[in-house]
Amino acid sequence: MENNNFDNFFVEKLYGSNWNQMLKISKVLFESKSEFQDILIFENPIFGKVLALDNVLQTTENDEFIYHEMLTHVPILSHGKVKKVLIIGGADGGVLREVLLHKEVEKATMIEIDGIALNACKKYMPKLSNGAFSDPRSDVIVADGIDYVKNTNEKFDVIIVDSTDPIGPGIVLFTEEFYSYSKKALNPGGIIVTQNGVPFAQGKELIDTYNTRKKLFKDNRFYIAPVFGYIGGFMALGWATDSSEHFNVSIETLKKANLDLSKMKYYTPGVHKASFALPMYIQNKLK
Ligand code: AG3
Repeated sequence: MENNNFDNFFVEKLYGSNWNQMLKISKVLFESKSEFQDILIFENPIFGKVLALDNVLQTTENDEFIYHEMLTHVPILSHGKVKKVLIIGGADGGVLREVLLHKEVEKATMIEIDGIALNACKKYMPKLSNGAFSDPRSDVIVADGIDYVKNTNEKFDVIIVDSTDPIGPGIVLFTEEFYSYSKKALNPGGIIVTQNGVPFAQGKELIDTYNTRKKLFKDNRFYIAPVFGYIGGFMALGWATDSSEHFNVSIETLKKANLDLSKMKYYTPGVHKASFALPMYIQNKLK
């Protein structure tokens, strides 16, 4: 039988020993332990280059477009007048790359806690950032995201939280404290979006986020995208804003937006609108 030797496999440990996924490692490109987490970059025949932090798959060359396009274009195009974007996390540069596709964006500030992960992604997964780190509109700072939103006097139109799951260094990015500092750092009508895990397996994360943000923002919801490497079906992306208009952006407005749709591999104006329609198993968790 082929592949009955599991020595050269990455075993994801997101759900303890209850549910693991395994990816064949064709080649290890980078392995290190930073002050914050274990970092592994390897190659897999199906996913291409894969980034794992603390044994959890974070992004892969071949399916990253789904997550990065949806986390970026949905808030920016719903808002319609975005000049300043703050990215929290996102070491691989995929969100930064998508943000910079918007010509109206004057400045994209990215706050990543782990300089070692950032440099490893730049060097070993350059396709992800695709030059975004050297764009004159990018301001990339190695710092703690919660400290940054707490202390900054700058205001942003959109904040994109491209974090790990609420384990390890990512925990603080799921707290009421973090969301309230983020709210302070938003311009009126600004939108914050977050990654909220796979509802089928991480329902608590979804419910906790919803309940926490209800205290702070008028419009709280989730939208979904299936990201193949995040095993368990749809991934939930969280949306919070005080403006009720953004969610109602029309498909006609989205179609007229100044984003080159020929560069998209997942996002379309139709997918954008449809992504807010939640399957019943997800709606039931939010009741
Ligand atoms: N951002 C999200 C990783 C989530 C993994 N969790 C999961 N499978 N539930 C990673 C960084 C991508 N730029």
